[in-house]
Amino acid sequence: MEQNELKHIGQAFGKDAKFRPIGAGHINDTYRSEDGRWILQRINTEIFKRPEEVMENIEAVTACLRKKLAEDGKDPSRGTLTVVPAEEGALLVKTESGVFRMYENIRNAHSVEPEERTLQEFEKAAAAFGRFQRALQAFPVKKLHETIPDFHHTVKRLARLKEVFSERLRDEKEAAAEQETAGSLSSEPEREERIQRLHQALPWIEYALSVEKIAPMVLDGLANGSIPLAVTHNDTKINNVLFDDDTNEAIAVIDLDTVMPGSRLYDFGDAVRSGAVTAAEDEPELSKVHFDPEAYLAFKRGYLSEMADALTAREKELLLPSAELMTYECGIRFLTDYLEGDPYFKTDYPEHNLVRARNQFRILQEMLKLPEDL
Ligand code: ADP
Ligand code: GN1
Ligand code: MG
Repeated sequence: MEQNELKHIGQAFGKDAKFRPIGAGHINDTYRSEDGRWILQRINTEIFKRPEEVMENIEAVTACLRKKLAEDGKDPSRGTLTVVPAEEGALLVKTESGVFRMYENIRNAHSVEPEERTLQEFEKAAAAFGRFQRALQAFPVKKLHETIPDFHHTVKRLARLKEVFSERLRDEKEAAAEQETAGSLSSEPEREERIQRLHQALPWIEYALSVEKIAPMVLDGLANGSIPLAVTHNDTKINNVLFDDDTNEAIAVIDLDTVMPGSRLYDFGDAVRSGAVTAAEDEPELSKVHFDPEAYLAFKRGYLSEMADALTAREKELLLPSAELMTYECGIRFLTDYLEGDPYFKTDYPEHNLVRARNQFRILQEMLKLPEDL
């Protein structure tokens, strides 16, 4: 985005500063002011259709966390996000370039990308996610908006994959029929591109369908009450934890857009999915992509140090399976996005989402071979 435009938006929040892009997220755009005081974010409103509700959730949850941090003698401005309102108190600024919000920049702190984390950092992040869930145990979960409906509804994610798969098979049939009657190659290059993607994706679609019994595991538990509905973060990649620059302690869980009612297993599972692995999520060389059992055990240790007493028996049983579930779901999401022409995740090249999907499924294949009591 243009420097001038960013400056202008900063001013709408009462801050006169220069902003530079930071971060590696797939959804929003993040900028930090050059003076290191403010974070400006453009919210992706294709994905978050009701950004006001996102901000209401964030305000409610951070208020609860701030109170808890203060009770524990900790500094709330370092322990959670602080929203900076615009002039006249609005939490969002809308311009032709999009919808923006501002946070205080948590200074003297940094995030770590999954492929760079050490085992110690991973264990500390696990404890931070555990503390986050614990601090929000008494929060009235039903008050939260569902900022992305059915976000971790794996069964619906799978149904969508099947739907898109059928659409692509129809494309292929149509093209074949036209070729037969007209005797020439299709005159629809976009359809040809869709069909090509189908062919590339086919082995992984078949794989996803072959393990579909994984999908309802947590949903069933939520439905029968063996898994409680709780406040969940829903995007527990390690780069959503801030570490203190001096002590390297995990101080804050950030990126709260997807805080919603859900299962705590989604958070455990997604953190393992994204962090207990040996390569970047989009590593092009499949042979480098592995599940990392040692990292899994470090994460589990950190998480249980905060949450062991709070979890139900069923949740404890499903720790490793929840990682399988979230890996499966994420693979399905990347694969569906690839088949649809990448409307959701930011991509740098045409096969980007296919590479991501394939890596998830490879990790899942390894996870499914592990002993259940790991
Ligand atoms: P995305 O949804 O794109 O992942 P995040 O909210 O996670 O966006 O922000 C991206 C990165 O920006 C984070 O990983 C972190 O390094 C940095 N960041 C975001 N908010 C803050 C903040 N309030 N203070 C310090 N750093 C931040
Ligand atoms: C997205 O923006 P980022 O990278 O934190 C996505 C997560 C996926 C993740 C996969 C709102 O998160 O659900 O697990 O990409 N966030 C949303 O890398 O869809
Ligand atoms: Mg993030």
